Amino acid sequence: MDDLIVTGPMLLNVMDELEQNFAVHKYWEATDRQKLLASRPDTRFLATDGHVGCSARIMDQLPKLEMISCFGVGVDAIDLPAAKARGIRVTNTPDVLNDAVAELALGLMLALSRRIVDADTYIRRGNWLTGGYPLTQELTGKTVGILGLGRIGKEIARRAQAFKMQVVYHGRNEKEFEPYVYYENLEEMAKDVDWLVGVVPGGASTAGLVDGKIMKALGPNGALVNLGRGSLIDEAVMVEMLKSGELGGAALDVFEDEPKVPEELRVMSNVVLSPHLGSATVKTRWAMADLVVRNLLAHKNGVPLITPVV
Ligand code: NAP
Ligand code: 8YV
Repeated sequence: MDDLIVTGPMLLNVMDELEQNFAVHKYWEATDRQKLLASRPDTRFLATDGHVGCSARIMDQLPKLEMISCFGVGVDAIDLPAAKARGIRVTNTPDVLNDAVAELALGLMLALSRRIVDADTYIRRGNWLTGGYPLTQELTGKTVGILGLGRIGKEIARRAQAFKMQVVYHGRNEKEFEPYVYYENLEEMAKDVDWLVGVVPGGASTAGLVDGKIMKALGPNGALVNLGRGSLIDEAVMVEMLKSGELGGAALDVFEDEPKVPEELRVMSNVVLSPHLGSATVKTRWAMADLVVRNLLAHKNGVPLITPVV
């Protein structure tokens, strides 16, 4: 059977399916990972995720590697130029997670605007007995700027419209067939919106795109939402601006150094946090895992990859 290195645990049934088709080596369980790689120089298949990815160093240790199947749509943790240079194919899991991520985006926005998490704590602590909860804001009538009107961004836009919000967007290019107003300049968009939702890929081209200037443009009544990658936002500056009130609020699913989240963020009531849960529903994780397996089997059987990246 062909060797397959798996970098992290997958759903149990998926592991069963992988084990029926490959000699699976559990990288995450190996006490000596270098030894595992060195002992399998003929490995052609690797399955990884958006967190562990695959570095050029690992590729160098697996000179026969032909394919990396990624559990996740974001492939910023995989060294794509290195894979391309070595002729290694890379697949990801696009589209099947759009609805789950978009739902969480609106969930986080509702939670932040209506202070749902804080209000829940208010009751649990018995505070309601001593007085009502302060008034909050609603989404209706507000403007949301989507940074990255891609597969997920479009689903967020549709849901925001259902909440009677105005939708505008920024990206590298104007989308010809989209009905929303396009801003070529991110700062100009940030000045005009109440909500800025980041859902762009990670990597060098988006790192620090949302810096102090953009957050200042968003302002004390504005809120920042991030479901893309933590690297998109200058996190230290965001913390300071949230503390000083220069930025109104933030709803965050991704962070610069996951799973570490700055202590200061964890105590702010104008912040809602979720531990990278965008795609984390049973249905969606199954669909993603299924794509991981089907891509591996496609390559093994010499048929076209289902969702190739390179
Ligand atoms: P996609 O369809 O490729 O959309 C990405 C969008 O980002 C495109 O519209 C692209 O627009 C824009 N973009 C790319 N680089 C940019 C740049 N430098 N400046 C401005 N805009 C840029 O990808 P997707 O499937 O929607 O996924 C987007 C990202 O969401 C993933 O890569 C991943 O990082 C993240 N994600 C997070 C979770 C989670 O659990 N939180 C789950 C899934 C995905 P243009 O091409 O027009 O520039
Ligand atoms: C996953 C994601 O949680 O698809 C992505 O890009 O960020 C999430 O769906 C992650 O990739 C799992 O490793």
